[in-house]
Amino acid sequence: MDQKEKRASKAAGGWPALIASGRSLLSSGAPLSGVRALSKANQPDGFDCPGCAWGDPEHGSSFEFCENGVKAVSWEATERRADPELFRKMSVRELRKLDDYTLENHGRLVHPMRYNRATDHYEPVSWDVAFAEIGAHLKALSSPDEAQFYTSGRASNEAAYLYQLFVRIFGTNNMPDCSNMCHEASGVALGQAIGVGKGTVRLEDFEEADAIFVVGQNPGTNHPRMLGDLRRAAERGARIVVFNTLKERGLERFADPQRKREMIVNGSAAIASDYFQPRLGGDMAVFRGMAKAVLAADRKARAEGSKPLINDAFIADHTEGFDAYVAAVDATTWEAIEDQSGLSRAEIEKAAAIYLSADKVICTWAMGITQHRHSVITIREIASFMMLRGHIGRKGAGLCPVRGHSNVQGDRTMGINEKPPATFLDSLQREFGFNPPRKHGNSTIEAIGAMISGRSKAFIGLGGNFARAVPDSGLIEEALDGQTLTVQIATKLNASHTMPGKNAYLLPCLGRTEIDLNGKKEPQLVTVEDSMSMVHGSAGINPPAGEQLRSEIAIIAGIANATVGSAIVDWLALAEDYDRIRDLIERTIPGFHDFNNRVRKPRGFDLGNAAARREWNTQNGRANFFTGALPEKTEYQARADAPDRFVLQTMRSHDQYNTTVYGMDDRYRGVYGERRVVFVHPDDIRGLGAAAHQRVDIAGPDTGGVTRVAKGFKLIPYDIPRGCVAGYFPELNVLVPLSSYGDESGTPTSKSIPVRLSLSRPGEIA
Ligand SMILES: Nc1nc2c(c(=O)[nH]1)N[C@H]1C(S)=C(S)[C@@H](COP(=O)(O)OP(=O)(O)OC[C@H]3O[C@@H](n4cnc5c(=O)[nH]c(N)nc54)[C@H](O)[C@@H]3O)O[C@H]1N2
Ligand SMILES: Nc1nc2c(c(=O)[nH]1)N[C@H]1C(S)=C(S)[C@@H](COP(=O)(O)OP(=O)(O)OC[C@H]3O[C@@H](n4cnc5c(=O)[nH]c(N)nc54)[C@H](O)[C@@H]3O)O[C@H]1N2
Ligand SMILES: [Mo]
Repeated sequence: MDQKEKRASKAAGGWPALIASGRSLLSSGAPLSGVRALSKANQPDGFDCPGCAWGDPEHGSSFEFCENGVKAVSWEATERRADPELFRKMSVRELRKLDDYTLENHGRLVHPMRYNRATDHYEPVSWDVAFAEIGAHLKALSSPDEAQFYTSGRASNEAAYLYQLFVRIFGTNNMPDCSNMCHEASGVALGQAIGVGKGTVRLEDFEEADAIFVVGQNPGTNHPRMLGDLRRAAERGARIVVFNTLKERGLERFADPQRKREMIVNGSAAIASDYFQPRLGGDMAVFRGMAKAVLAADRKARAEGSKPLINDAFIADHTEGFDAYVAAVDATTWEAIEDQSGLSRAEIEKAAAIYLSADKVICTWAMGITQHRHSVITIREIASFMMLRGHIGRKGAGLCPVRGHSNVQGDRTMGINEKPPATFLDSLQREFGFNPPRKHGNSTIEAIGAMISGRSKAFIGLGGNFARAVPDSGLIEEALDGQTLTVQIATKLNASHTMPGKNAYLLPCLGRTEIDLNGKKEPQLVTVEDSMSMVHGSAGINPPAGEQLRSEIAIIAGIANATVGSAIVDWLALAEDYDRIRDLIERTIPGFHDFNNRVRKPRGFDLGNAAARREWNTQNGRANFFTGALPEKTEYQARADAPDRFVLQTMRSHDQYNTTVYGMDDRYRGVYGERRVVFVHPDDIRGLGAAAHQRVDIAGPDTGGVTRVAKGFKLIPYDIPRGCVAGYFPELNVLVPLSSYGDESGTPTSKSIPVRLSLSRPGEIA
């Protein structure tokens, strides 16, 4: 990196972002189609950007620029191919030795492949043979519950709908998905609190909010387009209040590539007006503390005869549990709050004062909140705090869990859910006349348990990288190896594909950016739903990466047809014309009336959110305050008081998409050419008797007879609370115990793992 670049990288976005994008396009090997593709990202006649689930503006400029969207698009548009020749040259054992970056860098999968155990090679197979054999293996299981049908969050609504319909006709609800590891806690908590497991805001609300609380989220890297909305809000004078354990550059300052002047002077505007750094897992205490301050201010105002500060009318008309909530808040001492959060009373009161000064408040959050043991009650606490002043169901205000994968929210709407609501199953029963299984299926963690214990015999993955994304990733190889059948539907080669079952198939599919002709003249359209419940169309514009590629829909239809036949559903007819699938969605899922017509409108349509209309679909028909206590101890508080004991969070670098590693840099955090790093407070580094950039081994919890250790990670001094450390997923997934997951959510506690650091022995460094 030259000096100019280095200077510029002080602000997120700006020139370095553009330079990185250009580089990323060039190294993808497809500059032209990549550039052409970009001009169509998130446009009415283009495709939905596979980067993230942030909403699209009503009046989009030529295209909304986003560095990481560029990476996601060019990643798919590469000219490299993981073709049959690669599999002929390399055995699966050899492929398994390659790291995530190298595996995916082989490029796009282009031919259906079948694993040959005798030779340990994948060999080409025809689609028809693959479907017939997969169908035969599935039918041979002694129970449909012996199969796990995993979904990652890129599948379109149409693919997801067809997939769940097939799986339920086959006879199981074993539909673990990436959501189980992601925003599950948001769904559970919001369901209890407001009756719908989704956010209540729309993009337009960001134009009106007076204060936006951004909690446990790193939008500069993971939702870059959100930064633009935050920035516009900051410019209007809205307060952007950040709660993040790490000092994230992207949230501090931001230079917008759309604005020439700012780029010329390399300047940048401050985004966050206030930045607070709670300890890992300390956010519930923060929100309780803010509630304490708000209630105190309200009491004072009333005593002085001034206007009350909390919204009595909202609380009376819409909520339940207010008195018990107040009692719980009163019973929580400032001492407990300060100890758990790591913030001082003065800091929390300052944040509460901003909340009180704002007429309209939005609160957003992501994985820093959802991947802890007590995530569900933390989100309940956030909702309760927002209810105090009636910030739900009002313009410019609301709750906004910012989703991860571009269609993870839509997949749930379509029924990818191991615990489907009875009303959803009733609706399938009415339409298709079969008896859907009622017993709840396996979540991701339960599916792994079933695979390890031998209760599971088959694994089907619709996208994703199961083996690397899950906790205790070291144990998964054996679990997959023990399956009679593994099927992976994917765009690129990844570690999960190098862990085949006894019979294994690797099926290549079209990506979002590619034209889906399906043998027809007219390209097919699919649909997705963003974090704001907007449903819109997506049609690829690049030619497919290979002649053999099929759409996810065609692949699911082929497997379904070979497994359950066409007596109930004519799968192949549905795969011929996706409008027919949308007709079925319209007839079985609320909110999709006139689907085929409305989705062809430029911005699609708003699925609506009952809570945003102040209709509470909870059991008691009210919005519910959370009335419980703070967790007795967070992992931070529970750790032994010794200089080598820490709590670790695993997060994303700027150069990755989940398990996909685009490159070795994490520019905003100042890390280059390396991913085996651990971010630690400088005083803690000294406490270890170490110096910056020395290597340490990270030992995780030794539970269940498993020794968990990750060796040779470079110490990076960082602005992070003492006792808390951070490193990258998926390299550190070997440290996350399968047995450690969120209460009520089952989400692995990827953001609070108790660890011990010790200096690496020089000879042992890889
Ligand atoms: N470019 C890119 N975009 C992506 C992804 C990607 O990998 N790359 N992944 C997509 C997916 S699936 C998802 S789910 C989202 C993820 O989006 P994020 O949730 O932003 O992802 P993480 O990198 O896990 O970042 C967690 C953030 O929370 C902070 N944090 C961690 N623990 C705590 C805590 O206890 N309290 C507080 N207050 N803060 C905490 C961390 O410091 C970090 O800034 O992004 C999506 N978009
Ligand atoms: N320790 C730790 N673990 C985590 C997390 C964490 O923060 N820390 N985050 C968790 C979260 S939030 C999530 S969402 C999960 C992610 O878990 P997954 O969704 O399973 O993983 P991804 O890395 O997103 O999947 C990447 C693979 O998807 C395939 N792919 C890409 N595009 C397509 C497509 O269009 N169609 C198909 N069929 N395949 C495609 C490619 O083969 C690629 O290799 O990981 C979770 N695991
Ligand atoms: Mo996610």
